[in-house]
Amino acid sequence: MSTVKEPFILPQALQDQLISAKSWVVLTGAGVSAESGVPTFRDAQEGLWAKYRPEELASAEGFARDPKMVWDWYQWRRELINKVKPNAGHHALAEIEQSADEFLLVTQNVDSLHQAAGSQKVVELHGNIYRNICTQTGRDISDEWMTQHPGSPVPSPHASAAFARPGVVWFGESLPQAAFEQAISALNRCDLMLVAGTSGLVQPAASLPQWAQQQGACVVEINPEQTPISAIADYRLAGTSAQWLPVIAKNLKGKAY
Ligand code: BV8
Repeated sequence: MSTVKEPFILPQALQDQLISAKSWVVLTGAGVSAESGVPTFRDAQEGLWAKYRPEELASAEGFARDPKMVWDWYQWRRELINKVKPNAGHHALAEIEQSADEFLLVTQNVDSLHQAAGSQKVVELHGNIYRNICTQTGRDISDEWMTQHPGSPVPSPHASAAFARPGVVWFGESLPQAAFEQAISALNRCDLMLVAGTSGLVQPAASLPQWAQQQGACVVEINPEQTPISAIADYRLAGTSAQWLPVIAKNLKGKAY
């Protein structure tokens, strides 16, 4: 693995690989939203939730133990995300999607910021914070119902003694099968995998870069810190996603002419 630091110039060999790549898969984590002002999971929790680890809040056990506290945590996150905008890293990924021959963005993020930046080929491995589903049946609950039943937590329309919960994948829950299969299928075909803004700690997403490399893909990591993925990456671009992704997008644009 070769590490590239400032002044954000891609090594020629990597530039050539990016330009010649036929099929891209990008895996993003909370770090890509950090420069929009969304705290990452590694960031310390604030206020009421300071004494809890995200794994304790983002779980069915956490919700069953204290539905109001967990529901309020998600409402706090939703209100925060509503106020932020996609950053240069999100926009660069939407541009790369346009330049690449084949492309899939696989995100662990639940904040819809990739879609807000114009990314279209997005797979949400861990669901979406804006969806609400029934704790008992898993069925979708409409925004209309949620608006008509403000509360913390909100009763579900689909089952008695059930509540509305965010449509995200909690710790201990399986990932949506279709999303995971779509990611694996793209990884089997890709010759370039970009991994940006993830600590590489949460499974099974964290194993995807190794899978890609075993299929022969070139793996490029973007992160200010070293992670378990750094050990298997072909290149590590030390820095933030808003610093490096626009450099990659610009380099690809050069391909068009
Ligand atoms: C499952 C939705 C099985 C909810 C999330 C093996 C060992 C031990 C435990 C397990 C194991 N295998 C599975 C598990 C359990 C668990 C797990 O992995 N636990 C971890 C803690 C060890 N996994 C699961 O439970 C998964 N389910 O395996 O099911 C199963 C099988 C059959 C039947 C039943 C069950 C489900 C995991 C999904 C959990 N849901 N999110 C919500 O949002 O509320 S995970 C959540 O945390 C995020 O989605 C994200 O995936 C994860 C945080 O990871 P990151 O995105 O990487 O963010 P993080 O803060 O960690 O790191 C940020 C990184 O960005 C850092 O590296 C930082 O340096 C960098 N950074 C900072 N700023 C920038 C930056 N990078 C670039 N630019 C910047 N500006």
